[in-house]
Amino acid sequence: MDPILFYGVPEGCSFGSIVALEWAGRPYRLCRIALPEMAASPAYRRVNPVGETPALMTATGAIIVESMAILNHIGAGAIDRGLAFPQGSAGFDRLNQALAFLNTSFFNAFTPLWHTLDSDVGEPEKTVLTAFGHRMVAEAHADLERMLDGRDWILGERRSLADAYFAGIARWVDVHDALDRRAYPAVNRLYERLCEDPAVRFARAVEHGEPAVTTGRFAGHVSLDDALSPAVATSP
Ligand SMILES: N[C@@H](CCC(=O)N[C@@H](CS)C(=O)NCC(=O)O)C(=O)O
Repeated sequence: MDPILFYGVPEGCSFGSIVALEWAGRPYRLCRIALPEMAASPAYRRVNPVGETPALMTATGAIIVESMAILNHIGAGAIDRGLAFPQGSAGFDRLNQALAFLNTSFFNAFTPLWHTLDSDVGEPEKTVLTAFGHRMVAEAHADLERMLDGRDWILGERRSLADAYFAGIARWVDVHDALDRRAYPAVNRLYERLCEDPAVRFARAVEHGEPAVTTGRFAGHVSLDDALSPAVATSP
């Protein structure tokens, strides 16, 4: 069966895994999970007991959760495309290091800002969290700017799955109006280049429920019920 990516909407960090699947060029399906309601449902907790997206049901029916694990799984099938590297190689270590930075420092910089959207956060907490979040997001961007060192892609000359993941979480700057990305020229160039990428456009259209043209081998959506049903799991 085709692997199924369970992706969260709106503005989820699963976005990068959709881009990665498109770039990898292997068949896959998608299952849309509305956050937070569906993610907290008993049905989805059968997929991921902690109720987070993304999750990937592999071709054998195994479930993988956590973006880094999912991206490394996709990467193992995309080494011939230059998107990832064999474990044990210097390339693998560099990619893993970049993914870890993005999945911890960069991702978590936005946590205070997401928290301000919770309805039970009043003043003065909101002002403090917003200021703290803006400072953390600025620091994460300054760090990434230094890492890029003027290069076009996070690992250098060519794109990798780190860029795919970045495409999803970098959007949060605009969601929270956290900073002016143009203050970080290399980060800004990378983001703008990614916004023009056909796979990124596809992922954005999918998220917004608009007509989406795959550049890879997207084989359609499945419902959560169908994804969990062995009958569909064995369909072509
Ligand atoms: N460590 C996880 C974090 C995943 C995560 O935080 N996912 C968010 C969406 S970006 C989520 O599903 N939140 C549940 C909710 O909003 O109800 C990963 O990197 O995959």
